Amino acid sequence: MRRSSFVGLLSVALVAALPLGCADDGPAALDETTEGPTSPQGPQATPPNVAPTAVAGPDQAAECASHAGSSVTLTSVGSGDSDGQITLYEWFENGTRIATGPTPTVTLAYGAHTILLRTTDDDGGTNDDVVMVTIRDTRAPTVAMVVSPTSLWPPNHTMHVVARGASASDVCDPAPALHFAITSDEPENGLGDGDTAPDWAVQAAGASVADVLVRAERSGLGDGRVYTISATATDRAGNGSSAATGTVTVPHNQ
Ligand SMILES: [Ca+2]
Ligand SMILES: [Ca+2]
Ligand SMILES: [Ca+2]
Ligand SMILES: [Ca+2]
Repeated sequence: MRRSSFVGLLSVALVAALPLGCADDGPAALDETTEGPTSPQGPQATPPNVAPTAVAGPDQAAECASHAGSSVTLTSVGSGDSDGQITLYEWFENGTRIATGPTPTVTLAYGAHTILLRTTDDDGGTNDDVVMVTIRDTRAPTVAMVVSPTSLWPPNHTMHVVARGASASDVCDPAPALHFAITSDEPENGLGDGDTAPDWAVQAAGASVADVLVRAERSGLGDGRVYTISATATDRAGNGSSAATGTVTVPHNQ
């Protein structure tokens, strides 16, 4: 008995003496990365203490207000302790403590969140409750596209940027998808010497940003070529933008 106690003490002393990289982390009492509860535990109390009641409030939904999500106020109204008082309110998501206090305001990202409230009473008893909070995105993204130049000359079969930095933006989604539909009123190929394909291209220029190029080309037998460019965006919630459009002509003659 005495021997094993001594061995235990020795082990502790050795571990404490090891040059650990994180040895200067300081007190861990408020460490937000400490693994916390991921599912509600039910009432925990040692008699005669009665466990507190935890009420995490009704499920909530809020419109996403920024790329960071939305601010939501959590409420524990209805929580209490029949033989004492609650001294600690802790809110966890996936085992990480995200807030303390009876009515904290937190910023939650787009999507569904399961938040666990743990109440602790003045005798160390605990009880948990869960609230669902959904940050939704119902607003469509927008597209900005300026087509310039709108006419290309000479028709020497070279590619030209005609929409530089076309972009999609969204209140909630930091990187909405940008789509282009480009058409020509002439066939892409088969118009004689020097005809080259493809006649248009989209080059990514960053997240949700792109340049559009078209070829300075037209049929010598036609009335000039017209390219029509349409840009739309879709956010991750599936909301679609209205289209931004423009045309570029390659005239038959100057
Ligand atoms: Ca109690
Ligand atoms: Ca949106
Ligand atoms: Ca062509
Ligand atoms: Ca034409």
